Amino acid sequence: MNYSKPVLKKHINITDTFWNKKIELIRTEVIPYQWNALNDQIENAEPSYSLRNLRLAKECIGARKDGIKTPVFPTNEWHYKPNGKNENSFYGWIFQDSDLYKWIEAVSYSLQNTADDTLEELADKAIELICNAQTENGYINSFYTINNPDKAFTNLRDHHELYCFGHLAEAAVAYYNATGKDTLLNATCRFADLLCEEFGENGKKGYDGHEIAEMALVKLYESTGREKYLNLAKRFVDYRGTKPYYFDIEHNKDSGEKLDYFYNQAHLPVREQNEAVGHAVRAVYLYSGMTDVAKYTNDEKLFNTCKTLFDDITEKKMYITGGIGSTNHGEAFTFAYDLPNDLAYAETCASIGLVFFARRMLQSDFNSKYADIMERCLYNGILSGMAEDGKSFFYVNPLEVHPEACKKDSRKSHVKPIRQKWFDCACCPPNIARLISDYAEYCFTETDDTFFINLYQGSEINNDKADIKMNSDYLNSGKVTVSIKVKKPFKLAFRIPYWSSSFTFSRKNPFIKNGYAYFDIEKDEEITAEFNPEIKMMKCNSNVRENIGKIAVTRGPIVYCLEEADNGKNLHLLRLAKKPKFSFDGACITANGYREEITSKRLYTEYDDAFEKPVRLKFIPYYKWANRGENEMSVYIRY
Ligand code: FUB
Ligand code: ZN
Repeated sequence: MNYSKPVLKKHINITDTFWNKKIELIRTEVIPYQWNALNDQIENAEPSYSLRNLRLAKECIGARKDGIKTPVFPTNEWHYKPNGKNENSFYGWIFQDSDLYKWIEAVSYSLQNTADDTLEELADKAIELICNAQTENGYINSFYTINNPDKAFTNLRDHHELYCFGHLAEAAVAYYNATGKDTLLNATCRFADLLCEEFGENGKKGYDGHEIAEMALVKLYESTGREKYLNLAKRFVDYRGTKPYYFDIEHNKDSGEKLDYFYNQAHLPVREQNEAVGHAVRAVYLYSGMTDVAKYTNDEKLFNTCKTLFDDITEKKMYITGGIGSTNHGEAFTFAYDLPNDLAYAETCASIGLVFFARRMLQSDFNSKYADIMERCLYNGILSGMAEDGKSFFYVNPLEVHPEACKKDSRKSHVKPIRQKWFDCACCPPNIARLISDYAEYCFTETDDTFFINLYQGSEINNDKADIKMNSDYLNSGKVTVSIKVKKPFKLAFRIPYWSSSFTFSRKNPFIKNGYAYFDIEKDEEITAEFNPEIKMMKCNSNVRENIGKIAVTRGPIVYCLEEADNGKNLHLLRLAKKPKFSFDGACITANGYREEITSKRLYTEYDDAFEKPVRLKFIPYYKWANRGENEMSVYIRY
């Protein structure tokens, strides 16, 4: 197989107004805000306890070194609320360390974009704290270190030790790449070495209940060149779902507890899995790791499984916004075409994980559908996860919200009508921060002879092939001009976006394959691509029961929605006119439609034609919703 590699940030300067605003927001507002959140310093927000736990872990290690016996606390819960708990116990969710790791990763990418001494100092402080919480054998996990070190690695299914390790490894590699400082990387390698012993050839045949260690170990392998990390990643992939089930061994199958192997994608050996199941974030993190392992071990069967799983998600189980995971119950996939708008889970992390998966697939299979999915998720189900000021967040990203229902219908209690300052389980906010500050490395990939443009935005790139300048009006007119100062001959591949039903290139006759238009570049030149971001009425597959007779409005990659702030209460009474006249003012879309009048107070009346008043409907980008206070929202409208 031929692979492409991402073009690194050091070769890219993003000059785009849209994305630079977001990237700068992460650096100037989001990262400092999240540091305060991790330090429990946001008023009226859920405390994190992340830093508090690591400090306590350091104290425990110190005490034990001095021969002082530290108290032992229970390790059988997922969430440790301070109420009634000893003040020396771990607090928060058992995986609270991972939020700080994601924050360090976000800082790392941000430093690669823009040097920032203040942020770097904060990250150094955090790293010192983490390294001080490392036990002598290399282990890092504040939960077990505080509550009971003897229980380490006894509940892989539930307790996220390898998940926390995974986030640690991703942060360590990112920080090393950004700063050249290897303290965290060295500490992480010591932990990884311990894992290699614990789960090595003669060790436990275990794997984590929450995947990520697989892809993180591959990053560690890429960074250090140590094959044992790749081998461990492969082992984690290979063990999952094989019999006897590791989780049975670990949890004493005969205990009577009902084990749900699907939830952890452990129901079958991974190469036999052909449907995305279970917890959505775990699933896409696993599939990302599988794609990595397939690449480095030339495992075609594994790669084909990844292809099948990718198609299963994106063709049957994904919201138009790129959201995945239809149910709150287990934060999980349900079944094909089951995509309820108002009960949706569509966790921000799950869309982020889908971007990770798509990015990896794209590197091995040069097909535009993977970049299309990255784009769909980024502009919709991911950006919606953060307020425009960067100080509040959505965990769940529904496609329809009725605030009263969120409060009074317990089935919808997971859906919040306004973004939250923080969460007790705060996986999503630092995940958005790390993804957006890493945006540049999702844009372009290359092989020895080809440079792929996967995402369009104003940017300048210089590498060994050429100096490339992209002027982009992508989101507005769909026009993108690429000027090339060539250093050696190469092929330039433009992704043809899925939403563009027509397109033209200023240079004629590109070679078109798998959604990319290829040009041989031998001399300096300028190529203009014109895509067509027309307003579209999008229909769901008719198997999606919720959306029969409804459409969603899109323009280019952006999905639009109706909000009460623009259209009044009771959005369900609205419908679009038969042949609507749309107009676009550079930000919002308006169209003619109708509002049904409520003519009776009775619950049931004999059918009669509705009495409707003409109205002008206003649609805003979905990612912008809930920035004007609590109100109704709907992506789909009757048509
Ligand atoms: O379990 C760790 C994280 O918390 C998951 O990825 C999210 O879905 C949330 O459950
Ligand atoms: Zn999350």
